[in-house]
Amino acid sequence: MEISGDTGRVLVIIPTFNERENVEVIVGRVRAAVPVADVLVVDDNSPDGTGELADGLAAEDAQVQVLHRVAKDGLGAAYIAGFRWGLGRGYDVLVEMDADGSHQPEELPLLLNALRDADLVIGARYVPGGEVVNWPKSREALSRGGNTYVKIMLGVPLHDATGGYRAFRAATLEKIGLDQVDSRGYCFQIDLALRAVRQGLRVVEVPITFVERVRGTSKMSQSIVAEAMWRVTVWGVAGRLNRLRGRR
Ligand SMILES: Nc1nc2c(ncn2[C@@H]2O[C@H](COP(=O)(O)OP(=O)(O)OP(=O)(O)O)[C@@H](O)[C@H]2O)c(=O)[nH]1
Ligand SMILES: [Mg+2]
Repeated sequence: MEISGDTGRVLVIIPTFNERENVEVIVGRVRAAVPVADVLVVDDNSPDGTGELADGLAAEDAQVQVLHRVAKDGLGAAYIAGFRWGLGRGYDVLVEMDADGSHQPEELPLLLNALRDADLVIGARYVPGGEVVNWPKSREALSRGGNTYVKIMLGVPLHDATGGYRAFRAATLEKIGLDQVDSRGYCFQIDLALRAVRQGLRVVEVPITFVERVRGTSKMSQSIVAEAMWRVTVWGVAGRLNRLRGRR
């Protein structure tokens, strides 16, 4: 798949926690699929040595860099640190991608091409042409149920507001205002999507094939799901109250 035209400077941000079996493969796939893109691995001091492995990759390739953080602090915090790093260095496009291969680097040109007419592109599973490969029925049900709940509570016109394969224009992140985002886990994705929609930005979903991780272990937890449910409920109720007040 080809990128059409000039995308500007692209930074692919890959957060890692204990991904030693995946980090080299994913970085290699990004570099092969989109050679113009730079890669930033954001490692939260993984006990399994992922950070050192990433340092080795960075030593061999000037387009690969590593941001080391002191301790595990959640996916959202890792991305915000990565965004700040990239914005400070003048990147035009900032991409979110998991390290475990669920987000296929070979599909990145789809996202980058769609960003021409959008402010935020979400790689979506639950749109025509999108799919999930190798997920247990229970996990897919949780993910679909979460998205339905988001749609009902928040009224956002999205099919995959929890999807974590995304491309942002730098200006989009600046408008969203990263300082106000304090979601940690999963709901970080919902939070940013909601902020973009509420800012009136153009949020576009493109179909992707999401592939369940083959190696390494999941960091998904009940507390991450609980945080997401809780925050979506609070945002939904607050939004309704605000609308009621506005009508008075
Ligand atoms: N830096 C950093 N990365 C994290 C943290 N939590 C998760 N990650 C990374 O974020 C990405 C997504 O996490 P996953 O464990 O794959 O979460 P998931 O996709 O919901 O779960 P599975 O794919 O089922 O394992 C992976 O690259 C993780 O290594 C964290 O606290 N800090
Ligand atoms: Mg994953």
